[in-house]
Amino acid sequence: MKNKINALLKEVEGFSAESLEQLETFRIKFLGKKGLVPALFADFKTVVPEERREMGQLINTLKQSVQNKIVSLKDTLDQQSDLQDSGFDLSLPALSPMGTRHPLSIVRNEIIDIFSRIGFSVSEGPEIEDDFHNFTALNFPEDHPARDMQDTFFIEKDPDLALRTHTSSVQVRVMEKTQPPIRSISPGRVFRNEAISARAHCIFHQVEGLYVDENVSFTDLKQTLFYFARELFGENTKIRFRPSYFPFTEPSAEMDVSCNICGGKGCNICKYTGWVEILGCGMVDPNVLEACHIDNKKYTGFAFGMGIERITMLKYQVNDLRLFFENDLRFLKQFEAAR
Ligand code: 2U9
Repeated sequence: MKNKINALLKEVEGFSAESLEQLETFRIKFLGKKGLVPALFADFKTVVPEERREMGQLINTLKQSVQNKIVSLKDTLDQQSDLQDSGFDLSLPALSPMGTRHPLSIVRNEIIDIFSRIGFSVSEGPEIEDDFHNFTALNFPEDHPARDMQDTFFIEKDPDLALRTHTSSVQVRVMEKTQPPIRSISPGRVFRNEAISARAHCIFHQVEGLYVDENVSFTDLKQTLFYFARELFGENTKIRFRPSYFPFTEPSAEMDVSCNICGGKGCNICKYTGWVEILGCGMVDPNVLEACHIDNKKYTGFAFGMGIERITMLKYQVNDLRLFFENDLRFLKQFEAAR
């Protein structure tokens, strides 16, 4: 009897029904008046007293599992018939890709496309970096404030590790592995220990670029970034450079574009100056080339870096950076046409 019940339990477990009729046949087979479960209860009278307890429990387990199976299959079949009645053909492929791209992805892809067209390739690297790749190789002095706990998220277990503060660390890795000519851009997430506000976030996205070869000059930098600005903001865009300072470039500059909202006439986006800052750039400091085993007598390079949030805010007139991180559909749906 025990073997018989165990075999029935297996049968119940493996059973599935494609229609309510099949399920009803299953119910009658097990629970109907002349079904297997009532028959087992009838046989139970013949069981010797020592085995009664165990057999009683087994028959009840079988009865329970048949009932559970019926409830769960009925549920599934009801749902399927609801969907069939709804008139939807669930086997049809979608007419167009579902969902929309995030505005930051749209702009990142556009930036990648623009630089790909002039021979730059995309490099990626780790978000947790060591001190060498994030700071030392990039000519940050030992006492530079960016190395401070207040600006950088360090990994508690290992003081040599931190969340990267820029994707320039990826370019260091590219230079360690490759000899010039190098034309590389590195998009990615970066982390800085800043209070979250409409203009700053502790996580944001960058694209950094690097061009190293013989005879690379500031003229190459200007022409490349002029091409970039016109592709991104339109052919009438003007650019201007202001002197700046970064540890990893010398000379360094910040680049403004003519305001794409008012065309340079003055509005509240450009604070009535006609210009908006979009990126930092400069000639790669010879110390950086040396740290990455590149002959700084033979080669020179230019580099640039930009925040994708900032560019997206300017391009689509988004006035609060926090919107990019909230994933509110009312915001995201406004970019359906842009992808
Ligand atoms: C290597 C050497 C130099 C990349 C550069 C900037 C200037 C810059 C900021 C813009 C806004 C970062 O997102 S932001 O806060 N970046 O101003 N970045 S030059 O220079 C490099 C990169 C790699 C090996």
